[in-house]
Amino acid sequence: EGAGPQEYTALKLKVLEWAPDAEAALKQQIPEDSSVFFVPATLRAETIYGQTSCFVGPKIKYGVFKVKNNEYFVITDRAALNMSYQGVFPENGIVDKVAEVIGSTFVGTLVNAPLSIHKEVRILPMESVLPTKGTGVVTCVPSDSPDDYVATMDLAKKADYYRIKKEWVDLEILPLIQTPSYGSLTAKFLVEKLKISSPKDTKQLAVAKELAYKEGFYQGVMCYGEFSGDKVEVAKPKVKQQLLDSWNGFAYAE
Ligand code: A2H
Repeated sequence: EGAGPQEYTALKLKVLEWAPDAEAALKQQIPEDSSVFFVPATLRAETIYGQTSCFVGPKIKYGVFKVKNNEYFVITDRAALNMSYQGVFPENGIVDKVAEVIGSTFVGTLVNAPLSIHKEVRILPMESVLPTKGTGVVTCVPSDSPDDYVATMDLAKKADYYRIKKEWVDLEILPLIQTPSYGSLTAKFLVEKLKISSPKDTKQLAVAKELAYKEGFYQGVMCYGEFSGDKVEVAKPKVKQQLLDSWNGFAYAE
């Protein structure tokens, strides 16, 4: 990460069905006809076709913020304050938090993932989500993110331990980007090559992440979606623009 600001694309994943605990925690605070969105921040907008779930930190404290009439965001306090200076809320520097919820409460919630081949995905726990980065919500793209791939494998292997259903993580991993060095499933290739077997292998994961990012961005060619055949560098801003135009996403910087 450089010194300059990080330019993320924030995505809007609409809640379709709450996990029971989340429903109980929120039904007093949120009117029934409203839309609530989990809002992950991503640097890889061109990979949204391959979303298979959405991660929250199980121990992270999230706020549910009223953004405008009938529209609410689930993000960290920190991200809400940042967004309040970027035109997301009606007034600069002012946020309206209607509830506070610990991440683990959300696990199992069903959300709509915009433009993904998997239209409906689950909120799942990932220990390595940092409360101090982005929105504290991370969309899971196991084809191209080594972190996401390893977390997905771990959740599938220990579904009972995590108290999740195996079918929530057992979704097809779709090739999105063809690269000269790592094929079309970059994350899987690198995780296997570097023999990473656990999300706790943070050193090797950092290496894999760096390699995947460089190769994907500079050498990758889209092999799925409307911009199939385009270089990633070219497709990225196009996908981002589509998300902005369709109100499924917005720019978020920090
Ligand atoms: B990326 P940077 Cl396919 N904690 O999105 C941990 N990780 C977080 C986070 C948080 N609070 N907020 C965002 N991120 C992840 C897609 C993706 C990402 C792919 C490949 C690589 C990749 C799907 N997950 O990131 O430290 C988000 O995951 C590797 C750089 O600000 C976000 O983009 O550079 C990225 O980390 C932002 O990381």
